[in-house]
Amino acid sequence: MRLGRLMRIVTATGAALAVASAIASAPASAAVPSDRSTSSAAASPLLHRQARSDAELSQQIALQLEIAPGGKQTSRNEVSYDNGKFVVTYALPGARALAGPDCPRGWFCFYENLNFGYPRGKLSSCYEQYLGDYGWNNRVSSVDNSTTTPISYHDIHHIWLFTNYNPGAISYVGDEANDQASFVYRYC
Ligand SMILES: [Ca+2]
Repeated sequence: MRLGRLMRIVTATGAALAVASAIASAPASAAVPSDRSTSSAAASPLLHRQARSDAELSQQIALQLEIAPGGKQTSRNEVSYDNGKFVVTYALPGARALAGPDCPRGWFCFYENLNFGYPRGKLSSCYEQYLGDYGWNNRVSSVDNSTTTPISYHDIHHIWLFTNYNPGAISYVGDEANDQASFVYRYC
């Protein structure tokens, strides 16, 4: 076979595969909302662990504002969005690891790491909210619910993952649901 023809076949096959895989990965229903957390900043390991210094904490806050613009720094280790509707809290450098869930009354919280390891996001509003708006898609590993209603967690295709009943905490959401949540729904 001549090289030119071979290349045409290879190219055509590649294009067909690309189309097939695009069809296979496309959701059946509505378009998937954009996920700002897919930027390279979101991949930074610093975003996902405790800062070791004030300088690292400042970098974390900067990264948070990069993956989810529109937030306002409200304290040394907190950024708030939508007038306080969503708040993300980073562990202070040198602070001891949490012994347990710490979601304040009236809020439901989700944590980057198992056993309630920070960073921690919190919300309180009713009905569906999209974690990607805050750079929190595919990160939740443990949760705590200090509201008066259950909270369900769903993946990017709105598939139900688990429910965090009230009041209560889940120290690990399980292998099937770990780092999968994109939507939360508060029943109230
Ligand atoms: Ca995680």
